[in-house]
Amino acid sequence: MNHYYPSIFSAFTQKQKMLAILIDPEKFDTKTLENFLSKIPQSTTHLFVGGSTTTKLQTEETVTALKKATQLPVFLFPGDADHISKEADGILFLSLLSGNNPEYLIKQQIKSVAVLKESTIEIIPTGYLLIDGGKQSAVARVSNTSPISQNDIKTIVHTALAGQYMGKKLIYLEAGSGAKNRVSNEIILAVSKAINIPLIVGGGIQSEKELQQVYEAGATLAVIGTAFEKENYNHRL
Ligand code: 1GP
Repeated sequence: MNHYYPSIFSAFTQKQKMLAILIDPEKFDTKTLENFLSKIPQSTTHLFVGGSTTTKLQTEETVTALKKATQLPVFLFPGDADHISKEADGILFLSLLSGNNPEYLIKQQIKSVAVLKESTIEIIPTGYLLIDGGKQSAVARVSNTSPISQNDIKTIVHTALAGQYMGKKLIYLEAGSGAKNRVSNEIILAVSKAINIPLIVGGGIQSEKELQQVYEAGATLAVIGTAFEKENYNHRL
């Protein structure tokens, strides 16, 4: 088994920046894989595979195709317990700390154990916070939870810290795929100052400028999906 978490923690302590490209298996055509991979930024450090409404089969086919085509670590970013492929290198073992729904706080996690305990996937405990991105997100719809308002910075910081106190190794601030408003610099700054584990930020990052702002505010790892699903992504990032 590979251990990728130490490299993320070391990037955090050394203030290096990492970039994950999110691939939603539902929207991903394995035939265009090589073309897709040739266009992602040189600075890409991880590939995340996941989506709120994908299937187990789509997840497995996508992970298999990616593992054949690239040396980049492939991490599962699952929407539920079905979205697991044993061929992945790691899994963000997400617990949705916002929204008060036990199904995504702990129940899906219990369902996933039967498969995970027979695998060699690196499991990374991750506190997942859904922040209001200005339009209803698939995460909010599928998890039947409400995001935390971007104005409620205290609740966001306290939720992130509660995650750290519970032993999470990463905190992920999510504005939702295709968010109108990404997580603000002010929130990223406040959370990154409060916690002492690496911070992931994703949802609605649309340009190189925004990406740099997210890093400057304190994220160790940024996640971009939608901007790369568009034809013109080369011009956008
Ligand atoms: C969504 O954070 C990721 O889960 C990425 O969001 O698709 O908006 O880049 P985008």
